[in-house]
Amino acid sequence: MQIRNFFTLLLILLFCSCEPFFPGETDGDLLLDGPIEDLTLSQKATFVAGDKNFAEVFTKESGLGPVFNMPSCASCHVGDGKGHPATNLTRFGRDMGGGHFDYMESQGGPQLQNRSIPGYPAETLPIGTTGVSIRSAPIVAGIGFLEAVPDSLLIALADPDDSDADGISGRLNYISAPDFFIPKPHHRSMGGNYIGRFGRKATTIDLLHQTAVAYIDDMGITSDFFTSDLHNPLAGQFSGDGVADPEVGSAAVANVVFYLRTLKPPVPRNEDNPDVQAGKELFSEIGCAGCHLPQLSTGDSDIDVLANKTFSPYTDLLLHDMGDELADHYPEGEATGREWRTTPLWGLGLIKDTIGGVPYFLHDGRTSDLTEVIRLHGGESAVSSGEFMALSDEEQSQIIKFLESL
Ligand code: HEC
Ligand code: HEC
Ligand SMILES: [Ca+2]
Ligand SMILES: [Ca+2]
Ligand SMILES: [Ca+2]
Repeated sequence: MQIRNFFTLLLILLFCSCEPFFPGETDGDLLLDGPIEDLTLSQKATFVAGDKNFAEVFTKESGLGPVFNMPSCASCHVGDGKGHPATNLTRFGRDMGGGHFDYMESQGGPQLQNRSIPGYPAETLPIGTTGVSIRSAPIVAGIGFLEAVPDSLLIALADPDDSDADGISGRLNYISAPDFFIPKPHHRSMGGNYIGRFGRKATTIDLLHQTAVAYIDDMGITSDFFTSDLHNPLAGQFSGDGVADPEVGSAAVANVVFYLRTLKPPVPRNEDNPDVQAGKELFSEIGCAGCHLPQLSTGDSDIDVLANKTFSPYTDLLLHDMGDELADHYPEGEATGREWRTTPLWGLGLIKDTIGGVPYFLHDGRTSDLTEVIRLHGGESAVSSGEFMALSDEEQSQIIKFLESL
């Protein structure tokens, strides 16, 4: 895409993010991008600063690229909801057999930076890839609560060998920590690796890790955490993008992390509607809640309002084999090419409002149809998917209404 076209797209997306739920509707509950209530004044100020940093559109002059995917966090995580397929990013690699996967780093892997600053070539998919994974940006609202869930709870929830024989296992992705990672008291390590919980295959350990990776991999912005610029290795000798590194300061990165941590969880709606209530019960009865856990709890936190809270994200943060139709044949860490981390369902009914009225579901945003999403659930979720399909039309629509109330 021409640099000009995508800035136009960006403007459209930003415009859409301002559009209210219903014409005239201004209820803050319908927006995803507000702060948790009861922040202190200084916390609110940091939230506002982080909001600005999250929305900052980088340019060639401020260090964008030379190769990148999009120029701001908010251009993919529009209104803190889900991404539009136009901003999807691609990872690629090659299965070498014998359990070895080549991330093709000498050819620009693992991530395809498909845009570039003027005068420099963007990356293209090399030949010989066997695993190509298309990723749409997940919702980030409420994500500070997910970060504050203690590792011990995730370890307790994991059931890698399905010892309770309900057909659902749930695994952890132990990740080698970046050198800047500072473990919190709740973090548990195994063989020096820590539990991943962010990203669609749970590959980053905390929100700083995720944010630092996003700056460099998604925008080509160097920081104190990743100090070397990206480049397109197939474009020959690279002598820098002309902007001194680091291109973003540590204060901005810290503000963004604080902003993410203090985004309020999406507020459910229509909870008293009888169909929504019936749908909620059916959701548990047919086993959806086996992975999309209705409740999780946080442990200690240096942010008071996050500490020891129960909340309703509808995820277990674990990896599950989701079957052939959802497989991307792209392993990451211990996650296989068939595994995905359970997507939180909170905000499901609100995300369409941030991207122009149509939501896009699943890791690659391939469908806007919730019934299709459930039909595509295979592997460990095949049983509950089958049970959904066997329900009456009325019961199915009750589950959909429940999902849309989240
Ligand atoms: C090109 C689009 C794009 C840009 C730009 C981008 N992201 Fe993301 N973001 C994604 C995608 C796609 C994922 C899922 C990544 C994966 O599966 O590993 C993601 C994941 C995340 C997550 C974890 C969500 C979860 O549920 O696990 C957070 C937090 C996040 N991004 C924050 C940021 C921040 C902060 C920035 C800017 C510094 C940023 N992103 C820039 C597309 C983007
Ligand atoms: C074995 C665990 C498991 C079970 C059981 C399960 N899901 Fe999922 N669900 C997932 C995972 C993992 C994903 C992400 C799949 C992907 O993106 O490819 C997902 C994705 C979704 C999404 C898409 C969310 C989004 O924003 O993209 C919806 C909606 C959903 N599930 C609803 C349900 C319903 C309804 C049921 C019961 C019929 C159910 N799930 C049963 C694990 C499960
Ligand atoms: Ca740069
Ligand atoms: Ca690349
Ligand atoms: Ca630079």
